[in-house]
Amino acid sequence: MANVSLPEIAKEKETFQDAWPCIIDSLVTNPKFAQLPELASWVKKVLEYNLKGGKKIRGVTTVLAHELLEKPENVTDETMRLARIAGWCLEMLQSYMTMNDDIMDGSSTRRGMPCWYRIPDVGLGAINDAILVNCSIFEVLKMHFGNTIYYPEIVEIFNEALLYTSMGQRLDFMMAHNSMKDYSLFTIERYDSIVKYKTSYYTFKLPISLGLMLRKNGNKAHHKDIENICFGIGKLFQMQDDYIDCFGDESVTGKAGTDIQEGKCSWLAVHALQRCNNEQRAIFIQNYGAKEPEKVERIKQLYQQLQIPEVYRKEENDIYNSILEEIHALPSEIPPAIFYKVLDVIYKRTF
Ligand code: DMA
Ligand code: MG
Ligand code: MG
Ligand code: MG
Repeated sequence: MANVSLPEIAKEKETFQDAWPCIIDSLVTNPKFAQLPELASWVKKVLEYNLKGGKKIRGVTTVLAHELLEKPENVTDETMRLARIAGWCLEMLQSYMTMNDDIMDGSSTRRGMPCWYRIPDVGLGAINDAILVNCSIFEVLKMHFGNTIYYPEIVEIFNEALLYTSMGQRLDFMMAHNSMKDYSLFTIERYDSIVKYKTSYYTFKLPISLGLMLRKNGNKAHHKDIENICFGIGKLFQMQDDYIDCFGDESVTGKAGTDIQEGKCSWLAVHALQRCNNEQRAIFIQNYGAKEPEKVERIKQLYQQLQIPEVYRKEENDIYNSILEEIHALPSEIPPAIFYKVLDVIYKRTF
């Protein structure tokens, strides 16, 4: 990542991490598990494994969004505590999604460890374990927000993000498993809509909306004002994820790429198809969406030949600049600092 060392982010990441054991404990000591202590330990194990490691961008962004969008005099230890809990609920949402995503994408590793469904004795039981993680979000929200004025809104925004993300995941899966291999469907417009749903809502709109929600005298209209910026940042983030899937260093990313093998409508595939001549298009069709290492290698060669890495670096820069312009155009009641921070963290990231 370009600027993980931004000191306040590194510091918050530590404090954020420290809040996690108490959240797990409050969940598994919940009376609902009292009759089934072995299930309490299983849920603990599922949560510990699947929330370990990773960048924690979404959780930390939630906390920073609260700090930077609220008036300083209204930021208290109690509001920071609530922001960290909301951030962990978002990290649980992320794990719920990735546990299923790894099954759907045929992935083998995540955050440097085997994907949960690959663990012997877990297998497709991972689907129900993911459901347990999802239900844990709402248990934690009820325990910590149930008696606050935020409760109805926070439940609504988590549910909305879950809906949009699953819609995006469906689009993503559908495009990759189109049995006709009809690559005329791999357009930039289609790519943008997949990314808006599967990534931007939960990765950027959700944490920043949580920050807005926690404001003392928040204006609900502002949730709409931040949407386009969040979609832009989401696009930047997912195009990077797609690039890293193909050209990243697995020892740094912690996950082995599968987009070429699975035939994903990735940023690289869409841009390669735009630049292909007929002969190159035939090579793409012959080799894309197959597991054989020679075919995967052939696609990577084609990407190099089409100068996709250069196109990528230029587009990363262009999107970054266009987001900066949108930040400048925000209504004056929305302090822009959180958007600059998030951009700083992800620009030129390598994992
Ligand atoms: C990410 O898509 C979307 C969700 C909702 C997990 P992806 O499959 O490209 O993610 P990753 O590269 O982390 O598997
Ligand atoms: Mg995946
Ligand atoms: Mg996926
Ligand atoms: Mg990916």
